[in-house]
Amino acid sequence: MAAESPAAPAAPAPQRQEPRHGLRIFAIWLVLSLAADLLIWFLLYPHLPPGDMTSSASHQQFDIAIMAVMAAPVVIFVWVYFGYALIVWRHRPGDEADGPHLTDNVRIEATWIIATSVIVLGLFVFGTVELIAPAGAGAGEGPAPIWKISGVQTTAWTPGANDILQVQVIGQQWSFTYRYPQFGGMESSQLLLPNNTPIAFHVTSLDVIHSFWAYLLGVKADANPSVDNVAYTKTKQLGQFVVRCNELCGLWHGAMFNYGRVVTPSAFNTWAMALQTREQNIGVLAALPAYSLTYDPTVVPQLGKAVIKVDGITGANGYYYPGPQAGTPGDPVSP
Ligand SMILES: [Cu+2]
Repeated sequence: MAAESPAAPAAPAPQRQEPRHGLRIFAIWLVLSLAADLLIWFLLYPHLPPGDMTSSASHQQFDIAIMAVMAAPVVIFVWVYFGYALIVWRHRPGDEADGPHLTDNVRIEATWIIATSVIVLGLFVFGTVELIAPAGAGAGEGPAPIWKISGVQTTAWTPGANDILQVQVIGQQWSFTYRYPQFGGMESSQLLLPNNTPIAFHVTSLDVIHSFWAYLLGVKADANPSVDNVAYTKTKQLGQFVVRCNELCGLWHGAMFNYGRVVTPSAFNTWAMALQTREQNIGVLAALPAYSLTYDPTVVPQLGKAVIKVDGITGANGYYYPGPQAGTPGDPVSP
């Protein structure tokens, strides 16, 4: 600074030389942010939920990793600035002066406006791409999906042919059952899925609003009565997953969960064809209402009663469906 030049000894008392605080904070922030982002990407990312079991799950895992990589430098900046201020700019004994009053710092203002705009617009583009690319990101898209999964629409499913497997998810108080229209409309209380297969879930309800949530599959879709809510995913890994109801739906909502499995396409095909044959022989398939995208309330008692014969399952209170007690007029289902 000119004030400190030895050629001007008569100049007013020089101000205390300030180190370049901004540069120091930037350097500390840069080192810590790089370290944090490398740890997040290489150590944390593979273990983030919901895992890698389906295309929608792995996209969600990727999204969470990207968000963490973007958020860590912001959090670290706040911490570094806070720590730096506490240590370097703390009150010293005898120092009663105020800090300098700063206004109109164009560089800081511009940096702030540009940086926050880039972050927000970038997230908007990223979020839109990540909604469209994985065919709706595993969320319910309603009866006429805009973003469809690639695969072949068929009426009979063949292993290894890239046929889309249709699974109708039927929510009711308080259980989920699954109907497979490509296997004669057979219905099961277990959700089995073939691996490496595009899946179209058609989610509906027989009574109140439920929500089909298989978080390891990265799939979540509301189950509304009289609505065919379609959600897509593609299986990528063998394994077991949990299905939960995610919409408060009455007294036994908390007990409304079951397990599903992703198995090999040939094992799935064997299971599905065997169950179809069994339900045909017992007469369940004839007793079930014709497969449709939604069901009107008059078929409700039939649906569950037929499945009970095969699976031996009952709902709350020994009844698959709530209603008047067994034997009384209007009894919907006597076990
Ligand atoms: Cu429910």
